[in-house]
Amino acid sequence: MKQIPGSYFAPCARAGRVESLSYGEKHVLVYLPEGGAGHILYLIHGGGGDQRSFFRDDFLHMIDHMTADALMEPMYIVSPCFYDPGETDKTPASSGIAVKKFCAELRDRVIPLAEDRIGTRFRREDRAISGFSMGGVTTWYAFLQAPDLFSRFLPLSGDCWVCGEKGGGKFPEETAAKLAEAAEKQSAPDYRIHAITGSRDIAFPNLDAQIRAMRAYPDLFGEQLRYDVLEGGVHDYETIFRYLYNALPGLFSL
Ligand code: FER
Repeated sequence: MKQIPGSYFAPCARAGRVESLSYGEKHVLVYLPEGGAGHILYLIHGGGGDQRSFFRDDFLHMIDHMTADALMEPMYIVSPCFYDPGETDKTPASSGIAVKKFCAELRDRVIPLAEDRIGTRFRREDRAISGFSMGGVTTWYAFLQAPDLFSRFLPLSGDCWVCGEKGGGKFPEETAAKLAEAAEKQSAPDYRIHAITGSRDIAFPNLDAQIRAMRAYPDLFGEQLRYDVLEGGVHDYETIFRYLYNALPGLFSL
């Protein structure tokens, strides 16, 4: 896995803009690349985080440089927050409840808000979802709950909790069976999943066990499922930025 060039963390001459869009008491941040884009990515923060967790200057500079250097196609990036307004309990148990219901909010509020602002309703083929840790858990829920909205899934250091907290590790076969059942029901067999974690990541045992169980369904999770493990990778945003640096260029050509 390639390292991010150090120069990518400094401002770029050709930069996108970030706008904040409100709905009720909440808001989403939207990254708008110069000149627009044909694809859109919904990017979900981890436990205890919010809309700003990914949208730090260093991350946005990296995206600007990748786009300016044509390493990746321009992409809209939407960063919502899965916690209810005023939520103070950010434990995994509470976060797990929040992300289980968050796909409904993506569908009903976040996607219409962001895509009305952009002026395009994207097709599922052109829409991706990714997230770190609890955002990865959210990404797996999207595979189960919103296959009509997304075709590209990029869970980063987070497993699927449909069978319970850290269920990818505790109940790998049951979790894989639920995912296979959802995959079989997909109207179009064109979904792609790219899961990434690190060998020293706290979520590694959970995601790794789940992926191995998913390989028992080669027709559903063969070439459709790519899995990368960074030797020594840990559970933090800096490491996740490196995963995105490597994965975003191929996200829609997977
Ligand atoms: C995991 C997925 C998510 C995991 C931890 C988390 C330890 C999140 C933890 C948190 O938000 O504190 O597989 O494994």
